[in-house]
Amino acid sequence: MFELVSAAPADPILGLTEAFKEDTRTQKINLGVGIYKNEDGQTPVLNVVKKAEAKLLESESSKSYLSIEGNAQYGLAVQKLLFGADSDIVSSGRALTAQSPGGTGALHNAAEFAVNHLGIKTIWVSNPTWANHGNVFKAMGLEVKQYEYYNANTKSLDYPAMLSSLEQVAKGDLVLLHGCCHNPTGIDPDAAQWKELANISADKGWLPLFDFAYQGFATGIEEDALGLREFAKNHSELMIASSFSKNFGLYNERVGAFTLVAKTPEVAKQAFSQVKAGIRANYSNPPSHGAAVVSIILNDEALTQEWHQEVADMRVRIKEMRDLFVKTLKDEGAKGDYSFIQGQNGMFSFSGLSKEQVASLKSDFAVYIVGSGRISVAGMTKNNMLALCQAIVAVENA
Ligand code: PLP
Ligand code: TYF
Repeated sequence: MFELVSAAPADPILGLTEAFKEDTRTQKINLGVGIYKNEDGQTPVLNVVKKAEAKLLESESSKSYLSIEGNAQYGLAVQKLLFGADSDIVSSGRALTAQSPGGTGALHNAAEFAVNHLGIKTIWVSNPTWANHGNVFKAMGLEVKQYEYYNANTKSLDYPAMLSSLEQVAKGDLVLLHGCCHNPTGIDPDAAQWKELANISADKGWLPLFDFAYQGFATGIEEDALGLREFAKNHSELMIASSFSKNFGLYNERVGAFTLVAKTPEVAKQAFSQVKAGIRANYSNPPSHGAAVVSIILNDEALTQEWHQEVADMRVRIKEMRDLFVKTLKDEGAKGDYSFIQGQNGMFSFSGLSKEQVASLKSDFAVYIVGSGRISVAGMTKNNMLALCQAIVAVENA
């Protein structure tokens, strides 16, 4: 039977890393996948994570199963990150959180709950969005529709087009919003736009699902929750998929969280019982290590401060690379104006490079970029910058 199965297409982002690893050229640059690299081109374990792991090694006394929803202290800490430490959403019990295997697992939890228990059939995602969103939602049987987001000519948010396409959203449809650091464009709504979107959503009865994978990479941990907190003000129901892969550097530990906010604590409990039933039938209960590390950090004031500093260091280094990239391209005589890259948030930028240019960068210069022209700025260093910019100028002139 198995011979009848046709091969699945490679993931456009993760597949690129495979190709990069197989490339035998010595001077090669991977700006494909969104993984933070330091100035030495490494993805080290955060110091604060090492400290928390040392504590965990000392204190951990059992490897017995976690509950279906995972570590309760972790869940509470996640809610405080999302809504603010003093939020009455947290203190009231209107929010309930399940520790999930990565942000991807949390998105799956959300989709499963929406399809199986709310009867939702449609989810709206931005055009463009993270390549894996469609996979996760279609796997759960959702129809995936797109709302306008990016204007390729102005290289900015097409807010009027976004609003007019969102007029087609029916009451009760899911609408996916990127909490901050939109992947792949690096362009987020501003404060006034978030407020207006929250008002429209509440009026129209959308069910918002926030994908929050880069908290801390735009402006700061608290600041980056602005959009979500606008929605939380005037929505009695919403859902959040958090990922801590990037902001704790815990990529391979699979640390995420699915949070549901309901009208009342009683409704939250009732609805959440079905989230738990879904988890039980899927992976039964989550893996412990990564979330235990996050929980140790977020429940310790000094470690939390240290974490804020390490996230700030990553954020600042990426911003420096944005500036240096734009300056070096200019110095090397690039034809294009790349200054828009300086105003974007998070790990990614849409470079505006064409498919042909991206292909030539890979084959002729061993520079790996996603086909859409998305560049992971987090992969740039002072050491690879000149070679990178010279390659871009060369393909511009080809
Ligand atoms: N959502 C977005 C927008 C992402 O960029 C990522 C990246 O990995 C995820 C979700 C998934 O996160 P995780 O690796 O924790 O599953
Ligand atoms: O967008 C990125 O590069 C990251 C990492 O299927 C990633 O979010 C990419 C593709 C994928 C899983 C993770």
